[in-house]
Amino acid sequence: MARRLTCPYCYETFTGREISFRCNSRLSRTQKRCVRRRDDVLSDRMGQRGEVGPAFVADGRRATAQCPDCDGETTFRICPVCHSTLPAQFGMLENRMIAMVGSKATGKTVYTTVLLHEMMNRGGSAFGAALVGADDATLQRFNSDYQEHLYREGQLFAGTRPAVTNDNRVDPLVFRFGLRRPGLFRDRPQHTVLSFFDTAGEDFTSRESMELNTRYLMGADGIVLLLDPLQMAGARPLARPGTALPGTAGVDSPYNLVSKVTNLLLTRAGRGRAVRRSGSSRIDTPVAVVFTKLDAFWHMLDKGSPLRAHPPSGDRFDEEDSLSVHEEVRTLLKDWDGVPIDRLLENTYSRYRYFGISALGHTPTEDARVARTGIQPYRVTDPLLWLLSGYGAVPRTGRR
Ligand SMILES: Nc1nc2c(ncn2[C@@H]2O[C@H](COP(=O)(O)OP(=O)(O)OP(=O)(O)O)[C@@H](O)[C@H]2O)c(=O)[nH]1
Ligand SMILES: [Mg+2]
Ligand SMILES: [Zn+2]
Ligand SMILES: [Zn+2]
Repeated sequence: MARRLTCPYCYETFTGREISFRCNSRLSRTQKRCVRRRDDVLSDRMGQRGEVGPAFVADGRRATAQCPDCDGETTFRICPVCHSTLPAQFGMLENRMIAMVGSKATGKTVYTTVLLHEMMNRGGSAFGAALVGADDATLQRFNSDYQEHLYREGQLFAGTRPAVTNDNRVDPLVFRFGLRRPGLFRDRPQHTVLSFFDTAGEDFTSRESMELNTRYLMGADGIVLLLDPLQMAGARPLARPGTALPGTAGVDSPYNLVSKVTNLLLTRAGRGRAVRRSGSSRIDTPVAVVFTKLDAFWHMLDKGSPLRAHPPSGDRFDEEDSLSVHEEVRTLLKDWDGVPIDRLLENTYSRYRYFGISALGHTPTEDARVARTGIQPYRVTDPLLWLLSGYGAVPRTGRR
């Protein structure tokens, strides 16, 4: 059976042959030119209403195809389901979908922004990594809606729009990740396509958006599960005085969220791309379980805690450091009434790892702005580097 590919924009799957094309609507060799018009599929599925060349079917395993209307040759390959233009070399590159989930106000949007900003700047360059937007829409949207808002204007975000109020859509940010060190993995592709979905917390409480979430979680090669200790009964009273506390009414507790995600992953087996489960019927999708807003808890950690230190610098993912963070978080879960979370993960997942991060490094001001000291991210790239090292896309060091 042909390998199934997953569209980084809509998460539907198809084979390489099924990839379609879009005419570039330039004057062709035979002096014909296709008219640009709105593409109804692109408009319905992705909300993109601009005028584009016509879509047509040809053998998508090839890099180019000839338009049946104007005879012009085109290199635009598009998803057969949503008609989004696929990243260059799609199907030939590693393609990794990273799903990001968390209850309302856990810090998903802030984290996504700071993580990608770091990967594109400091954090990434220390690693010899390059992360670039895979398409114009991602670049534009990441700059204006995310990066400028937080970094230039210093403003936090309003709650992310739930998919149900957005034509049942979540618009992912799609990036190409690569290492600027050719030869390091001579036998591996140089780039990985990464697709990030920043969902709204409500997406996990409404029934309507469950189908979307199912597709998106099932298609994921890695899950970043954000949990907010400030939403945990045992941790909330321990937060540093002055910390902005999130509301809890109508919000899934971290334990409930982990249960919902787990149930989705378990029940979906058998439909479409089956859940990768090992013999012991554990879920094989790697899950980075990330506790956010750690700045609210630094005051109560021991001086020697790995969660007060920065990860060792270097150009490899440090497995040993990561494992000591993992154990430290597990210990903290005891104080935070989080032992049921640990038990659930331990019993159901074959690959999960705990992380502790702070995207901002401070609690925001009372009027929802970044503190005057600026954004001081803490350990934000650890979860992504762990996932990437699991795919062999970045090297790792230390204990296995
Ligand atoms: N102390 C602290 N607070 C944070 C941090 N990151 C986010 N917050 C707080 O959490 C709030 C929510 O952050 P968002 O990123 O918008 O949360 P979200 O998960 O995207 O929320 P929804 O889109 O509504 O699901 C922010 O407005 C901040 O008050 C952090 O690193 N430290
Ligand atoms: Mg959000
Ligand atoms: Zn044409
Ligand atoms: Zn698609």
